[in-house]
Amino acid sequence: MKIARISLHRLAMPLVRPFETSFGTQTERDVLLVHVVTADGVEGWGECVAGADPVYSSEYVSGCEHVIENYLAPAVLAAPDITAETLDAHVRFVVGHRMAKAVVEAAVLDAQLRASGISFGRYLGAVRDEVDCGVSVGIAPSIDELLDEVSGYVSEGYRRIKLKIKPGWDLEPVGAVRALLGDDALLQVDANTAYTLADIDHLRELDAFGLLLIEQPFVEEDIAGHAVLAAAIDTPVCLDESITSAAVASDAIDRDATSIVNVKPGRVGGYLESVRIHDVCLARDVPVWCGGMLETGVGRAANVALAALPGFTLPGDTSASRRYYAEDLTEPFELVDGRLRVPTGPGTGVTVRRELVAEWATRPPLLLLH
Ligand code: NPQ
Ligand code: MG
Repeated sequence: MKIARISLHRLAMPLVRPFETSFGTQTERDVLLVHVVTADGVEGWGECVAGADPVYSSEYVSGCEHVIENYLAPAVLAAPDITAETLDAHVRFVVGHRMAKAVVEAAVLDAQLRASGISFGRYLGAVRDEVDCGVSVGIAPSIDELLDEVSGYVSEGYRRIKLKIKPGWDLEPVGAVRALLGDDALLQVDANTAYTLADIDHLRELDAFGLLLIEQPFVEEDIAGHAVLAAAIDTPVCLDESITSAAVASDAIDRDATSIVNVKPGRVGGYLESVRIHDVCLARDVPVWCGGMLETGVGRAANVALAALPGFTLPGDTSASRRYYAEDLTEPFELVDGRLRVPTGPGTGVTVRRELVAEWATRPPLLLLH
């Protein structure tokens, strides 16, 4: 396949409600879409997961855009023949920048699969036609407001609740939500690196709430610290930010730093590496689940396909479109009995609403040619 042109679209999408985590509050999503067109005129789309600021990871959306414009896109456009499988050979001269690489891979893969009439699910190895969905609930202004928000998601049918926590917002909200949901409901927490080794005795108090897991309590680089915590508490430790590749996942599992793994294609450099992480985890009986990065329908469609692989045994942060957006960039993903259907059409199986991409653009598209 020859990629003839690449365009970068940047848009702002208002969130239906502010989303507060230990690293800050988001009120809108700064979206970067990569659009590729092959020499045969087949199109592919990818969505970048990087945030507006480098506060979840070192990557951020303007940085990704810069790396794509100046390094990744020129390498792709110069290649006489390229596929998602051979892409890495063309872009691995760039160190890191996984989120930037991942969105280029997604767009190339979408075009490749559309050209051959294969869906993301079939290509990646999906074994289910729908996936169990959870929802990530931000830090709320008060316990009452948190309980209202959680009750709303429960009535919408979500199969698992995840609460964002930070020092000063942990035992009390988690206890209140556990009391609301009852003992059998699936409940987990995500600290987004807000704690340190000095908090182990405090984090052990979370054991009283029967949580499915605690996600990423310590900084990204601290695999050793997570191993110490995992040995000290009953709640399973699940790494998110730390897992940047299949090799890191394998190492973290060997070191008993993580017993469950959050897979986010953007964070690990793409869907192909995500499948490799899935395979590493499945071979060791380590459950995986698909994370979320406030994706529009473009990224959500591919994530739902990934979440249908056999090792994805826990509900993901693959929520419905309306959890984040009043209107989505594609046909909306809607919850049916707490599940989303895996798209079956070629590529991601969804159609980008070009008029919305134009309407919500924060600057004209950037067209890149060889
Ligand atoms: C997580 N996602 O699992 C992330 C955190 C997160 C659904 O909890 C812009 C860019 C906003 C990246 C908000 C969920 C974000 C973001 C939250 C990542 O840790
Ligand atoms: Mg997380």
